[in-house]
Amino acid sequence: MNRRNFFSGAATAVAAASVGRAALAALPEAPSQSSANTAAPLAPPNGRPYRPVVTLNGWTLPWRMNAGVKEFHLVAEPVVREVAPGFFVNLWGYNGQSPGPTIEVVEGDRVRLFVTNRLPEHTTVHWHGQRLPNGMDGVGGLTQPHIPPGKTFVYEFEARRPGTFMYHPHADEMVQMAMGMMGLWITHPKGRHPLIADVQRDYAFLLAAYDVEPGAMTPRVNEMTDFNIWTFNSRVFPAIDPLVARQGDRVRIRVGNLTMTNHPIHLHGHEFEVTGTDGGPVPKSARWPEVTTDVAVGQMRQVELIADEPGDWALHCHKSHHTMGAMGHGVPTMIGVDHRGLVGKIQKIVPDYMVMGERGMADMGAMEMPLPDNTHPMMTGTGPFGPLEMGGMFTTLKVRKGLGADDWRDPGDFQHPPGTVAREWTGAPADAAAPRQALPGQAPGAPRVRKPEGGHHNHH
Ligand SMILES: [Cu+2]
Repeated sequence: MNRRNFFSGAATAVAAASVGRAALAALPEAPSQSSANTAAPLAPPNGRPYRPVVTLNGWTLPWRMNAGVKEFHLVAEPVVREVAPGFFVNLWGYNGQSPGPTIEVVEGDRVRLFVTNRLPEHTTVHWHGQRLPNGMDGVGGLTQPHIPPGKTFVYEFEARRPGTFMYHPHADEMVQMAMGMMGLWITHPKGRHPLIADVQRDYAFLLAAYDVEPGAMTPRVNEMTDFNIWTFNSRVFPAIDPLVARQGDRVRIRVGNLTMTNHPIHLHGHEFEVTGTDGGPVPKSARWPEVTTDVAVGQMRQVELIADEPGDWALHCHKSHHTMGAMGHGVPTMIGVDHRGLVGKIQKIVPDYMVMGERGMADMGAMEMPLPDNTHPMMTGTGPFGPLEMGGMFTTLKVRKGLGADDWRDPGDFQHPPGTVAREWTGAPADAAAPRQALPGQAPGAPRVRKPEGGHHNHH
């Protein structure tokens, strides 16, 4: 197999040599991935050619060709996902990782998927968005018996429509998806397609959310709304790899949402069009420029752009809480509250006492606070200009001139041309004491704090 990892060396050994008839009658090998790094795209060793996708902090499942049928072997099993360096979470996934490996096939391919269940309970796999025989749809109890622990089931169908899809269980879904069971499925067009452009870079990831109490290692699966770990492919910033593009490349980004809430995915510096959904390619007449696209629960959005602006461009969920790491939920808003004198008094009783957020919470991005073991900080990540104050669904699109076509490595921080970075004004200073805008009934120069309820004013 011609597979390499481009950030570290964890490779998956897969025997693709010629296999005898007896071997083909046996189960295909089930490759397993130990690394959470982004694997290089898997160039198809057989079948129709296509430009493979790059699964962000993930990998593509190798297959074997058996009498013209592409055979894959998924193993549903408990895994330990490195959500960020030093932060490990007990998840359920496939073939060693959560999310599971991406499955890439070509329109018209006959596909056979062996699914072995090594979970402690039954499962199924639903092939989200596929046209297939009803009995292959993977809805436990409705279209098939559940796959008991220890058993292997076989799914087989033709990949009829090109597009961006996913797979996940349709069995004890609340638990199994809250534990990270999901993966991407890409069906490439079998030739030139009027609605599917050639792209130079093709990235894919799933949105997943977990509720992991600070210091714990296993998600609380009964949670419905109050998640605290917001991920791209079960990684949090700054542990999410950047998307790299050569200036001028046409870039496709495929995003699927298997969390319990919507995520407005926002890209800086470029506009894009939604060129496809999990329902297939979008007609050209129905496309318009956007910089944010909302990905609702159970949806996929495939966007495309020309990466013509060099730089390190933020790509993130626009819900500000979703770019944050774990935090206690009882944190009150302290902005505008004057604690002067109070801290000293409390420290006589509680020596470690400190007040957070009196002037906003930006200080926390730089603060080295002691955290419980195995906890990702709430706001983290450092750029060339300081802390980014981000910790969840955030990464960058790094656009550089003259990269090699197959160069996927992180090019490092953007080197801004002289005079193109926002800078401090060094002329005459603004008069900080001058009134800016007086509130009704307020004398100029007399700052006041308005309480949120009660309507009366409180002199500071
Ligand atoms: Cu979000």
